[in-house]
Amino acid sequence: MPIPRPDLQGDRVIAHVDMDCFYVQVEQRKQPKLRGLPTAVVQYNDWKGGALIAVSYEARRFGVKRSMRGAEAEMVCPNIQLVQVPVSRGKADLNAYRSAGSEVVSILSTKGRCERASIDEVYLDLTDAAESMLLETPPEALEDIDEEALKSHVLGLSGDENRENNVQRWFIRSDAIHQDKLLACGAIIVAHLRGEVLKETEFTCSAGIAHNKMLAKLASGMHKPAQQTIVPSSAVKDLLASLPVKKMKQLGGKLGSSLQNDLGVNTVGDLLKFSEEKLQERYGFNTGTWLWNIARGISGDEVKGRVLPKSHGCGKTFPGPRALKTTAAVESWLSQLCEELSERIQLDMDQNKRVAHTLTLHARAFKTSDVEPHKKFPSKSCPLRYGINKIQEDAKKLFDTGLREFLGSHSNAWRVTSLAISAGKILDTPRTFSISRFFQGKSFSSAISDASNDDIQDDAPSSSIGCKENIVPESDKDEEVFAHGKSIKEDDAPSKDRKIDVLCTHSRKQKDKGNGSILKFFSCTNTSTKHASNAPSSWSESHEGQDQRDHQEECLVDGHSRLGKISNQQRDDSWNFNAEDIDPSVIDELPQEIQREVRGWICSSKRAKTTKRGSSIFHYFSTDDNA
Ligand code: TTP
Repeated sequence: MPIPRPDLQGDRVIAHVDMDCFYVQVEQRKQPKLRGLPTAVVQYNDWKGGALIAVSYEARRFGVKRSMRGAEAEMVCPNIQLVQVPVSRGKADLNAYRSAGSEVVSILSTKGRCERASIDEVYLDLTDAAESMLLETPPEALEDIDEEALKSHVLGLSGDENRENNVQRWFIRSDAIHQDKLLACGAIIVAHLRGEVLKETEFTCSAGIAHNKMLAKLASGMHKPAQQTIVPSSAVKDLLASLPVKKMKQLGGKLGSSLQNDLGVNTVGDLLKFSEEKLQERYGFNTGTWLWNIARGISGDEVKGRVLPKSHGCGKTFPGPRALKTTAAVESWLSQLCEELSERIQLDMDQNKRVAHTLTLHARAFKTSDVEPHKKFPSKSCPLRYGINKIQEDAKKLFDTGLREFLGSHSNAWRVTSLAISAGKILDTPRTFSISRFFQGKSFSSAISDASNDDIQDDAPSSSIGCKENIVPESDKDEEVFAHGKSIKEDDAPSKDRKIDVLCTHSRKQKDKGNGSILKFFSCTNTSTKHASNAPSSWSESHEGQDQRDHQEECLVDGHSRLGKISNQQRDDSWNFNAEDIDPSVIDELPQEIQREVRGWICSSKRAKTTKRGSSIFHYFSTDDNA
């Protein structure tokens, strides 16, 4: 039988802020004459007026929905203004929306830890700000409470009549519990931030304010546009009692269906009938506990301090007759996607001093014969090397490897219906570095190979970096390599997009000259460890003499799973692609089919995590655990 867990997090104040019909607002700011008119942003593919990707609230009132195409929207709303998403390289160019999102983030991040959750939504941890406000200027001490805050919807507060008066009373109740007082402070802070966003960017947004991320996210969508909703702990039980299970983000798929069909669970609240053991028995330890927690509104997820995207991605779909049939066609599109990706990671490096370490390719394909009709094109990853040509080269290899695996022993004709690439494992570069540390350990041999392998003229040390999952020391080395490249760049003033290449070229030059301080490090090392620098250092060391191409291909790994057919040492140093490391904003940019697939990985990956207990909300449920 479940037992009450300690209250670890009940006094947090978390806000989820979501922009209203975001792409429409960005377009309306560009063209103010569209303000107030029913407007929708449509995809670049103009078949039947293009698919709607954002719909203004004026248009929604006419029944226009995102699932429609432009032509259909015009039928239900003849005056609708359709704006095409900007196009570049034959695909949607989302840069304007990304920077608009960044403008908003820079305002919202001023009051507490801020996590950019997608192109248009953030989580804020306002606990400290709310605590300070409660100490210094509690709501009851304010002469006037922000008008916008008084328009808040407070769940569980009865009566629509005199709502503002009721809300005002709720804000200044002297007998309120500490948690509610904190939420009231949080709501005032959020109202102020939303006002700032409107003033500075002309964009409206909606927000949810609660004690955890899950509840804040549920609440932000409850009253839109330009409103905010507060979830006191006392309202959680009723909120979840009527919340259809499929509305919970992680329960939209098979798990939600199983809950409905196998257990008769239709609302999240229905889960309260089941004990934690029962849920664990049925769905496994982690998922069972997670379900038990969400039924009680418990979610221990932290707001991660991250205002920049976790990864960058771009993709393109090729539906119906546009499906790609030849490697040449795939390569041509990959080249364009790689150009965009290269530009974006370069910009990130220049502006934010961050380096991406993993390149991943996703595709959807089918075989013209129906052998294995359900087989998926495997996603593949490899170390990311900066420079357009290298990214293009590696992306093509990833595709070739994926295609071989996809086709297996059958040499069928194939069609590719979508392609996407992403750059992940983005790490900050440190401001200082120690060259001696860089030349210690594994990085040492890889540095040698980069600097002295005559066969590899264009290779960069980034590929020899052991960029692994959860390995801080290796990451440190990675960053030092880059910092080194940068410092050389400053001396030699090389071209902007070749920072890392500069390290190799410069090192080679120094070596050739036979002087220079770097050479001292080289001269005391075993130069027999020459390898293709395309492979991670550990890989090179264990496969000396093998064909470089083999190295590259074998170090590719599945998007979903850990490395398979490799030696023990490689297994230790292998590359992995962690679905949870994908930034949701990047997923939004991927083609729809790939979005679904990637979200599927994330869901299953997240489900596998045990959610911490301890919200004070627990107290409201502590008597209901007896089933
Ligand atoms: P959303 O936040 O889902 O929606 P929205 O901001 O348009 O509207 P709402 O007020 O209901 O939140 O998406 C943010 C932007 O992401 C949206 O304006 C357009 C883009 N987007 C797509 O390109 N494709 C999609 O399938 C979705 C859901 C969104």
